[in-house]
Amino acid sequence: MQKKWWKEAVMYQVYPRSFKDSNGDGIGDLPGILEKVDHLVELGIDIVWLGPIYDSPNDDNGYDIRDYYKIHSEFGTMEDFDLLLKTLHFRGIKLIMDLVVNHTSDEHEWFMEARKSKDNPYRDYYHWTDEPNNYISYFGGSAWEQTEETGSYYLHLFTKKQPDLNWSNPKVRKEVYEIMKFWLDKGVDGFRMDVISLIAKPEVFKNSPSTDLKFLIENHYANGPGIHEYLQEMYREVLQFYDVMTVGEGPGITKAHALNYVSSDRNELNMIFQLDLMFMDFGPMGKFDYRPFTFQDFKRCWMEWDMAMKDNGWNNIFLDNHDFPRMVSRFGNDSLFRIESAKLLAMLLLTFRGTPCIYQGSEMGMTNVAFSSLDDYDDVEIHNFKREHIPGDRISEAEFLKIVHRQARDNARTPVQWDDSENAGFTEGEPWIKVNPNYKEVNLDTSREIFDFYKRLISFRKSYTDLVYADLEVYDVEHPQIFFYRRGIYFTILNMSDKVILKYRHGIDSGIVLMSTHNRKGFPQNNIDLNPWEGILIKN
Ligand code: TEU
Ligand code: CA
Repeated sequence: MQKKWWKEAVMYQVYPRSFKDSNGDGIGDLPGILEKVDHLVELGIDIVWLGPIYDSPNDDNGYDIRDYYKIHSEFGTMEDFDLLLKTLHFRGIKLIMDLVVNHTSDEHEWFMEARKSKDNPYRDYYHWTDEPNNYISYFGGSAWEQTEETGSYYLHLFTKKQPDLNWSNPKVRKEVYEIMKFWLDKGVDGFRMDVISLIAKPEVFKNSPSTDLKFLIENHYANGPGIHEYLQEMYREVLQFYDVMTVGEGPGITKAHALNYVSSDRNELNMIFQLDLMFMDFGPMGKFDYRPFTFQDFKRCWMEWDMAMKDNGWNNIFLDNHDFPRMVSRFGNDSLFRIESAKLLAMLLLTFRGTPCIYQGSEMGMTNVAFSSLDDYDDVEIHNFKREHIPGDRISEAEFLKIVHRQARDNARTPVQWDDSENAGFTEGEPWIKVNPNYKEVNLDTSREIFDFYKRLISFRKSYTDLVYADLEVYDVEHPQIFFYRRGIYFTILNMSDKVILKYRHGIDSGIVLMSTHNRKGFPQNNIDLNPWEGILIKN
């Protein structure tokens, strides 16, 4: 197993719009992040993944980029960015940018030109057809949108304001490499690559036998022809000249495909965010088509994805981000055992194999939100899905609101809850999206126990780097509440349930307790009684 700095590092994701507002306009910004660098240093993280901060009309909150070389005025200036980057580096923290190059905004100059005529020099920067096939967008409706200028349709796997780039055009690839070099030459330490598994499209867009979103993603959208040639060319043209890290967001990358992207001898990506775990409760029509999953499914996904990487690949492991519900609500118990389950999930994230990515707010146990009206939600994914499915009375608005409470991306996008002051210390102004009403009970000050546990786990991980590379063995896979695994000489036992578990026979002959969510000290000889949401790390 090759040792690499990015395997030993702990990552932290900042969703800039909701992290910290410095100028009272209710929108998080770069100077706001600067104000919180001490927080990140105290936590002990090594890399910040900064969500898109480029100029954008915000149809998909910055994942629709209008100018890759310009900082969105809402977030500040290029000088603000340079100061943040320099400050993070000075404090020993690397910064990676969000590279969103599967699509641009429809207000990008390339698309503004391309749509004008069939012979425009930029036409082939995008995908056009006069006979749209049955592909659907992630966000509901057809994945093809007609333009009045020529009557042709362009492809958009996401919103219609996010036209997909045509990666088979070498000019497009060259433009992307220039963008990458611009940011790498400024000193950024790598990229998180948005839906990078979707960039290669078929020559001809034939109809799919099924329009279920999950089927389309795995069988038509992801792992398209040429994807590996493009990534290997990206490495040759750009990445090989910098000591940087890359993590690909990989919708549709299956365990069978994984090593083709991240095997060290492939010279493509360093690691991926696999989305099988996140998509586990998605029905055929995606996240709002909710299907419950079992605890065994959860454990098996972790095990199988570790096995898929073998000794050649590497996962960036996570339990939530800006696209999914808060982990303590989705995988823990955010009401009866919020503190305990937040600490337990931190122990899973920081003792399993892979580079952990902590999403902003997890360190204070932030939870899902339940706004009383759909009007309180911002996310285009919600409003598009509502338009597509409510009128047909497929589900009532009240039922849809209940599913939104469970599944919506806005659960993770409400402002970070720093303290119990007005707007949780996020802004002096009117926040762009309401603060979670539970901010007086749930904030950094009331959740110091969680923050301190994250701190201890991160510093533990730094001092025991043999844990980072140690192999994995999972025990008692069928147990309905316990996740029990060994990494080298370190044993983690997690009771991921509301149940008290008595006399659990762990079979560890001897050891010392290194970490415990419940401040347990002595080694539990032979068997152990576990509190609800109790986790323990034992060194053999
Ligand atoms: O997400 C794409 C993706 O695979 C899913 O997470 C998707 O966003 C959705 O949540 C599944 O229901 C990336 C970005 O993380 C997301 O914020 C963007 O909306 C999307 O790509 C388009 O850029
Ligand atoms: Ca602001």
